[in-house]
Amino acid sequence: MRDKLLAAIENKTANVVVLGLGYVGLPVACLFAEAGFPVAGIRRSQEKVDLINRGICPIEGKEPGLAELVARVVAQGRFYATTDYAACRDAQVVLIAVETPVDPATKKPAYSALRGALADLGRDLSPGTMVIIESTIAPGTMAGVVQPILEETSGLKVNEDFFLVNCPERVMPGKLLANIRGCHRVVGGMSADAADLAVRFYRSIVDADLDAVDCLTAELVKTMENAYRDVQIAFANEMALLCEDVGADVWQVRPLVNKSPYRHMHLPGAGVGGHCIPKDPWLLVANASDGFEPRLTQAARAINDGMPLHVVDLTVEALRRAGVEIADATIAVLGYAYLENSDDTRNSPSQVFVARLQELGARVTVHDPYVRPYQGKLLESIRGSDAVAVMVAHDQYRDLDLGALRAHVAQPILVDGRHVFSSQQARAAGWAYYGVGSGPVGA
Ligand code: SAJ
Repeated sequence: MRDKLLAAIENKTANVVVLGLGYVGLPVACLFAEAGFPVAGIRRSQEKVDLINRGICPIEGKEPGLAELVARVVAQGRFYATTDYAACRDAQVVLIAVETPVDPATKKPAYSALRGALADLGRDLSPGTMVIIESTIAPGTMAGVVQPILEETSGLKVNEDFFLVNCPERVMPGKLLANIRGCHRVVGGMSADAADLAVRFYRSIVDADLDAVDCLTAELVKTMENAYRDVQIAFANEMALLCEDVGADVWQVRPLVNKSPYRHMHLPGAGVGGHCIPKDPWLLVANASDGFEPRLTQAARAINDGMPLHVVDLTVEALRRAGVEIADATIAVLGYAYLENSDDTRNSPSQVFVARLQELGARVTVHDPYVRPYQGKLLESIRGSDAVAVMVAHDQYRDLDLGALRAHVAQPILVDGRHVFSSQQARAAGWAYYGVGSGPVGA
């Protein structure tokens, strides 16, 4: 079984099928096609399948090289998309890249997309195939969910009839292709042979380290690296709250802390959004025993989830000091994406911020140069507002002329959730400044 697959990988004749053609599946499918493999991509949406088969990339946002790559490999006949799982019957390598969210209420993994893809694949799984999970999954999922579903639906036995691998992705919006080619990756195999075959397979598109390990290690690495970042950000946020409390400016303190060797205090801000950092700490501990208490990772989640509400508190206090009740106020929100210069709004802190302001009775306008419903004129968005709240550090906002804007607002109050402006800059332009980490400065 191994030798036949090894030959097909080495000579790039292995039929590759990618399940899930989103921001992970589509670029990796096209890179394997560009490397010379015949690749089929499976996606449930016929509309998106038709777009791709016309050589059009359905992913929005700035992704250098991706649109051209999709057009090229489709035109060369090396890659096509379909909604039909029957393509799996002839596959020698199947790569699964479907979403693995957590339930918002229970914070437990919500694996319906993964379970569906595995069951559909199992019915068409042929002996000798290598199945690779790229999705981020809770440690223990390969052994506890993936292997059982594939064995039950296919009647095949892992390591005897098929190879099973977890190779978590490390893509980032705006750098999809660069990260797939250039980021080190951990390659977890249900057997040493499986890991070795997967390393040889990924070597055709990855220029960085490919570290062969067992599946549990691979699952832990991916979820742990993002929990690590969440804790780092939470520390920065707690230090910002401390500085506000004692009347200091975290933006003066932070660079001096980072002058100390081996310190890298992250950026305090209006919250932590996106498709991975808010959920991966929950996946990391999802299968821990009841006796294990993930105190630090959960405290970090609570701190970061509390930041959009802290910006609400800053806004309410700023208005109070200007004699304006929040229920009578108009707030202009700058930024709705979760990340600067991105159109991605998944788990955006601005969603929480806007909802809470509206609960308090405020009238809210939203502007975001990248997010379709909010791309109007910025001046229209802030005209007559009682406070302007910056929630995302889009480049466009950094260039704003605060002096000129002052004439268009009802109250010159600037609430800065991302330290886009300094308190000195704002005050010099005649604004009352309330920043995360510096609080009410010169108000
Ligand atoms: N954020 C802060 N302070 C910081 C850094 C980020 O508040 O110091 C906020 C951002 O505003 C955003 C959220 O956290 O709302 C997430 O930002 P991010 O820079 O982590 O961007 P993501 O969500 O795209 O994270 C991805 C992750 N990559 C993968 O999962 C493959 C993450 O592991 C990377 O570390 C991160 O990109 C990166 O470094 O860009």
